[in-house]
Amino acid sequence: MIDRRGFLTIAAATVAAGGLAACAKDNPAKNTGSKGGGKQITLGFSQVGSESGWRAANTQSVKEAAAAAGINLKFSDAQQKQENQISAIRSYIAQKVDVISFSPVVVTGWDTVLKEAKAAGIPVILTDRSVDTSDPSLYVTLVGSDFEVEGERAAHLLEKVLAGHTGPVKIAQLEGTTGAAPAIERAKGFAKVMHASHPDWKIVASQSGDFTRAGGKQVMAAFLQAHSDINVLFAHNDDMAIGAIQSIQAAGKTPGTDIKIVSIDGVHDGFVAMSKGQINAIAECNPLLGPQLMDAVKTVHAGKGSTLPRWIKTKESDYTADQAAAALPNRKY
Ligand code: GYE
Repeated sequence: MIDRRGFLTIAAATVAAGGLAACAKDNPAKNTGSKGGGKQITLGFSQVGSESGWRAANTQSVKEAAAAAGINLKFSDAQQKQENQISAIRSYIAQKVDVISFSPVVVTGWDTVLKEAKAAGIPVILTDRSVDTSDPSLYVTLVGSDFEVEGERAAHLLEKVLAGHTGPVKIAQLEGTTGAAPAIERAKGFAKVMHASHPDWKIVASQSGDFTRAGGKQVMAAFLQAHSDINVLFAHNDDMAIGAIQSIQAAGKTPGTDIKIVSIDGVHDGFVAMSKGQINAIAECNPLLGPQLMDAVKTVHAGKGSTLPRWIKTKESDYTADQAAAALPNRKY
């Protein structure tokens, strides 16, 4: 681990515990879970999709944490389509769930449905990805990572990977889903470091691979046809990097050597590729948001949402290929 980031986890958990105690005292009928014997909380959760290893780990974390917290979870998978998420949220409103949470596929276009939830008196907690809205009252808090910082961390990892390198640095960027917070902000953070410190780095090709392996493979193949001189790949997630590795090999090049690769997430298969030297470095993005989300749900349901920070961040680390084999057995996703 190069850099450890500790944020508000403990503060949020403490606030949640305090909120719970207060709730049980003030209003025993509205208890916060089956364990206390009161009314069980129902949470409607709209997941983005099943596009990546990160998403699979995130879904599992949400389901396990809900079960452990005694929360009744209604779960739906939107298959990366905003209209599916909007219908799922409307259906949760119609079912009068206690709290709604979702990971918005893109940042724009949520105000109407969020106003409907507000009018129905159902609090909304964002998880993983943020939204663009002019009305901050439309959601209580966001539980998730700082994607701009992740982009900066990826650029700093590339500095380490390129130590001793001379000559041009021609970067291909595989972007996440167009319009999604992690795609916008990771690109921004990376570009910020590049423009501030590396006038010699050039992004020669940049396009969305939709956070999937198939997308990464297809877009990288096209990049290599158009730009035979690419010597760096920055992928917004491991899955696209893994797809791209196949196209790099098909083009007769060695991933990790001829083309240096830095990605984001740190899922199991990313670590496997890194331990083989195919990915050179990964900025971790922690998908295990379930426990922090359930704490926030309980706090909000107890009427103490205003005590929560607007953004509950999570802990993440950076890894380079030389650390991958040792870290792999301890990876939790
Ligand atoms: O990096 C990617 C997933 O929103 C942080 O979505 C998440 C991103 C993650 O598809 O693998």
